[in-house]
Amino acid sequence: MRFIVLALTLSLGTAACKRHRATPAADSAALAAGPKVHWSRAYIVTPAGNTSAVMYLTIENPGARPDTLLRVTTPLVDVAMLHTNTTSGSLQEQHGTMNMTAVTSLQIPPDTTLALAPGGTHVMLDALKHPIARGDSIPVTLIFSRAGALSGNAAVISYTDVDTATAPLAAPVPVDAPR
Ligand SMILES: [Cu+2]
Repeated sequence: MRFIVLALTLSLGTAACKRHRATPAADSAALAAGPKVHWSRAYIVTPAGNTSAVMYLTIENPGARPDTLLRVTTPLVDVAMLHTNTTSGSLQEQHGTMNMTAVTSLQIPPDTTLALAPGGTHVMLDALKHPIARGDSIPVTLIFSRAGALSGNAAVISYTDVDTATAPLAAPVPVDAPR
């Protein structure tokens, strides 16, 4: 059911876009490129000292072409960095500087869902401009090479919420599944 609703939303969105497009050439180019990358489920885990925090999110590329996450921006910090963990560790360990490696961009292969989750790749938010607390909603923009700038919000959660936030994504229900 969730899948059907999503498909309807997408087709309505496409129809609306078509009406506003300037030229038929731009229209066919967009159709050839297929669906674009989008992101969701962004959350920031509240830091112990309120000076830096870590953000996770899920990026989905339903299209047939790869895309690249170039940059993450949020009013919370001057520079949000992409970090990978070279070894797996607990969330607390991840806040240390030992295991983290900065990466300049993140490839999103075609037909792939990439979940940034504790123990792995994350967005590092150093030198927070103001304190954050559980329940806050923080504006975030992801800039992709193909999809462009995609804005949304990240929910601030506490360590104890992490298990819920990282629960596996619900499997999509096939539209022709017997009920
Ligand atoms: Cu980091």
